[in-house]
Amino acid sequence: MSRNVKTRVSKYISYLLRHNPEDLKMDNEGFVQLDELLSKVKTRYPMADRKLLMSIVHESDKKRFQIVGGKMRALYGHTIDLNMNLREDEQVMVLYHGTTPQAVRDIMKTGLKPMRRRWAHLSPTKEIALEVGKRRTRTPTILEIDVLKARSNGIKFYKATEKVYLCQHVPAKYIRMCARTRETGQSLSPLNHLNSQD
Ligand code: HQG
Repeated sequence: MSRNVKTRVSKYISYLLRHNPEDLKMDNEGFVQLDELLSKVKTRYPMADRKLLMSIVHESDKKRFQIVGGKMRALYGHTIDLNMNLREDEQVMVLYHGTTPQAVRDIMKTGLKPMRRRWAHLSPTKEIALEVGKRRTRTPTILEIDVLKARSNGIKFYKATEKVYLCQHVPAKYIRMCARTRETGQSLSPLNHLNSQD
C-alpha cells in the first residue's frame, strides 16, 4: 500500500476518532470497536484491512492512537468532549509549545488555550515543538512553560504520549518566549536565555 494511501486512511481515522465518529459507537473514553472502525474505513478505502490499521497505530512515529482489547481511540487532538481518564503527570518540569508569531501575541496576553480542541497541546522538547510549529509557519516561535511553577499553583498537566502533553489552560505568567535567530526564526536556547514575559 502506498504511503500516500496510508496517510489518507490515518487522517480519516483521526477525523473519526477526534472530531466526528458519525455512526460509530464511541464510549466516553473515546474508544470505538476496532471491527466497526475497520468496516467504516473500508466504505471509503475498500483496500484497507486490519494489517493496515495495525501499521498506522504501531508504526507511526507520533503514536496518535491506542488499541486496548479490540477497541481503538485517539490519544490526543480531540474536539469532541470526552472523559479520557487521563492521569495527572507529576514528573515533567518544563514543556514547550511551537506556534506562529501571530498566535504568540495573543498567547502572551490570554495564555495558551485549547482553541478548537478539548485540550491545549504541549511538547516535551524544543525540537518537537519546532516540528509542531512548522505545520503552520516556516518560522515558528517556541514557548517554554514553567510546569513546575504552574503545577505548584494547581494547574494540571497530562501525558498523552511520549511526544504530547495536554493542559486545559496555561496562564501567560508561566510562559516565556525564546529569542529569535535569523536562520530559524527561533533559537533553542536554555531557560536562562529566555525573555521573561512574566
Ligand atoms: C494557538 C498535531 C491565539 C496554538 C501536532 C496553535 C500537535 C492560540 C493553535 C497537535 C491561543 C491551535 C496539536 C491563544 C493557543 N490565542 N492562538 N490564546 N492558544 N493558540 O492544531 O498545538 O499531527 O489545536 O498556538 O503535532 O498546533 O494532528 O494545536 O497554533 O501535537 O497528530 O492555536 O496536532 O498532531 O492549533 O497541535 P492546534 P497545536 P497530529
